[in-house]
Formats: sequence, C-alpha cells, structure tokens
Amino acid sequence: MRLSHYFLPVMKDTPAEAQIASHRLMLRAGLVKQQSAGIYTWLPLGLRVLKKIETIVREEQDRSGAIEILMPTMQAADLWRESGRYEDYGAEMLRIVDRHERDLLFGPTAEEVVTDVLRTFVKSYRDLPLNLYNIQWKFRDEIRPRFGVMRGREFLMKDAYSFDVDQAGAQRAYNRMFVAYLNTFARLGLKAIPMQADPGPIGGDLSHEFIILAETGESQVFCDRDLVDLPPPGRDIDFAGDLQPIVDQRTAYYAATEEKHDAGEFERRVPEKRRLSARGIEVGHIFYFGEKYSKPMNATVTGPDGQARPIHGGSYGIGVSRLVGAVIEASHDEAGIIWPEAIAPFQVAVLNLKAGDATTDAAAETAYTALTRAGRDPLYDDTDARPGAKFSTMDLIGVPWQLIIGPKGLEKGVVELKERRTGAREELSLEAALTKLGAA
Ligand code: 5CA
Repeated sequence: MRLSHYFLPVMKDTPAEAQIASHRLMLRAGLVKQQSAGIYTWLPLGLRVLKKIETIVREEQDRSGAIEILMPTMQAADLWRESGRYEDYGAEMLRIVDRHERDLLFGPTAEEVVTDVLRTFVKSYRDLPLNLYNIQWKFRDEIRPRFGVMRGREFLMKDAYSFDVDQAGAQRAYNRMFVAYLNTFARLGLKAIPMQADPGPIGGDLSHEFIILAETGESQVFCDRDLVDLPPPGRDIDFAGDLQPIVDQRTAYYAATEEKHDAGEFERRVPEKRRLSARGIEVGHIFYFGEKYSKPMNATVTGPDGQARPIHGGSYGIGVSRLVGAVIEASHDEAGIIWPEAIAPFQVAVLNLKAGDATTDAAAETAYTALTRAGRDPLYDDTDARPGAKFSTMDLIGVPWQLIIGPKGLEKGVVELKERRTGAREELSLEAALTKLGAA
C-alpha cells in the first residue's frame, strides 16, 4: 500500500475523551472513529487488525471442530419470550418495533436464535454433538460505554454454541472451547488466564472468563501466579481426544473474578508470595448451562431408547473488537502501538526519507516491489512529509519493521532496519535488509 494513496487519518493531539492508552492510541493512529457513544466506524488500519484477529479466532474455532454459520443481528422478540429472557434482560437490550408492529431486538447474544435453528433440524442423538459459531455484531445498550472498543455498545463477538445429548458430552464440548481459547489468545500474543466466573444473564453453573492482566482492566481478579505463565496447549492437540487433563491442570490453580472470589480459600490454597490480586480485561467467557434454553424452547433429541430429551447446551464468547483494544493495552509504549506480527495491519513499513530524489525513489520502489511480491504486506511512505513526521507516524501505528531509506545512507550503500518492539536499528545493504525481511 502506498501511503500517498491510502486513508490513514492520524491525529497529533491526544484526544481529551480517551482515558486509557489503548483508546487514545486507537483514535490517534486512525484505527476507529466514534460515531455515537460506544459505536464506531472502523477505519482502514483498524479494520485490517480486526480482520486478522477474526481470522485467527475462526481458524482456532474450526480446528476445534466448531462449524461457522451467520445469524442475523435482528432477532424476533418472540423467541426471547419463549426462553423467558425478554423481560429479564432489561435495559441493555435494544428493542425495536417494525412497520407491522412486531417486536424485534438487536441481538446482544444468540442462545435463542441458535436453539431455534437446532430444534428445526436436529431430532436424533445421532446428529450430535454439534458446535455452531458465528462472528457477528452485537448490541448492548451499556449504561456506561467507555474505553473505546473495550466496552462498546455495538461490538463484534465470536459466539459459539454447543449441543450435546448429556452432561458428559457437554463437558467435552466445554473442554474443547477451553483449549481452543488458550491457543487462540496465545496466537494473538496474549497471556489469557482462565478464571472461575459468574455466569450473569447467560445463566448456568459452570463458567470461566479468560482474563488478560492489565492495570486498566475493568475486572478485579485473584489468582495463583504460577497459572499466569503456563504455556498454551499448542496446535498438535487432538480435539477428538480427552482434553480433561489439560483443563484440570489449569483449573487446579486458584483463579477467580471478584464475584467468585473467596478470600479465605485464596489464603488457604495459595502461598502468600504467589497470591496475585490484579486488574484484568475479560476477552472471552464460556458457559455450561445445560437445559436452560432447550427445555423452555423444546429443543429435544430422541436418545437411543427412543425417548425425547432436552439438549445440553453451552455458549462460548470472544470479544473480537474488544481484543483490538486489549492487545494494544498489553503492547504499547510512549511512542505508540507495538503490534504482534500475527495481527499487525502491515508487516513492514518502507520509509522514503527523500521522496522526489531519483536514487532514493528507485531504492524505495525496489524494496516496496520485492516486499509486495514476497507477500510481506508493506506500507510504503512515499509522501514528501519530513523524516521526523514519518518516524513518529510509523512508531505510532506500530508496524513491526521499518525499512528506512535515505540519500545519505544510500551514498554509503546502506539502508536502516528498525524493529519497532525493541527499537533496535541496524545499518545494512538493501539486499541484506530484504533478505532479513524474507523478500530477497
Ligand atoms: N452468549 C455468551 C457467550 S457466546 C455471551 O454473550 N457472553 S458474554 O456476555 O460474556 O460476552 C462474550 C464476550 O464479548 C466477553 O467475554 C467480552 O470479551 C465481549 N464483550 C461483552 N460485552 C462487550 C462490550 N460491551 N463491548 C465489547 N466487548 C464486549
């Protein structure tokens, strides 16, 4: 992408309304623009990151055996009347009346819709287990939308729903999501800690939140420090196999959100120096709720004995748009964002320090072409802005590598390669730089 042809509306000044680093940086780096409280336009750079996160989430859902569908944002109130949640959900639900005076709502979650899909098509235990997921916009009329995309009103969620004949099957489905989540967050460069949590309006009695430690997090959490650094299960996990040992290994440690915290138990079970009490960001939340939706909505399957029985369900959410903010919260410095390579909007920035100078232009074009051909997704700053401004923009938007090309260096036969994360700079020939960037 040539910057001269791109839309990158960066801001010099720190926006006054933003209280935390990720929100400030998302506005300054031109990732999003607020349209109304908690409602955003995703600008090109932000959209690239959002899509990359979405792709990783999707790949790990698919790997675990979940199957993608796409449910509507607008849902019929009648379905929610069947489950009994239409009244219960309260003011967070945005209720809409259509021209025929029918009650609709903008879905804050999709247990009812997916249960309706299931009961329509699935009649026998032989058709289970199933896990259907979608990545779709949700709306919750949050009383206090804040921190940018972290607590939005309109936000992108991955929500998966598992269906099994019995509780043992549902536990296996829960375990698959538990393990898939550990791998997903690790791929995003995050350390997400599973913690016992309150199921809230989704319901049920088994629930874990996946929490990233961050001072600006909205949740107070308590856990054993030894849990924080456990490595992820990894790609070779057999999702058809027994995942209980992996889940047991994690859940053996004390880890709870404030609502589930028991100070006495914490002190009994965790030696003082391992007790961690911190703030955290909830990036995922999984629930087992059994027959909570299937029973009132009459979603049953016949078992081997010919008897109809309600399906056992669970649901599994990831805050896809929240993750953009959460990653920045976990990875930034004074100068701006530091994207992990897996989700960086561009892999390499090429900085032409003297656009219009024939030699510099030629070298920068060579680099840009080679990087593009190699699939390294470069952003080429071919504008005539001052070098200082170019450096600060690239630091702000957090592209992992900066290839800096200027007339003085070229006279000596060198360019400069800067790694955003460490700030380390290296002078080397253009060819050597391209080799290092995988584009020679
Ligand atoms: N149906 C279940 C699981 S599919 C559900 O809705 N769970 S949830 O309420 O916990 O939401 C799932 C995830 O969405 C949360 O873990 C969080 O990461 C994200 N999320 C929830 N509310 C917001 C919000 N207002 N803004 C941004 N992300 C949110």
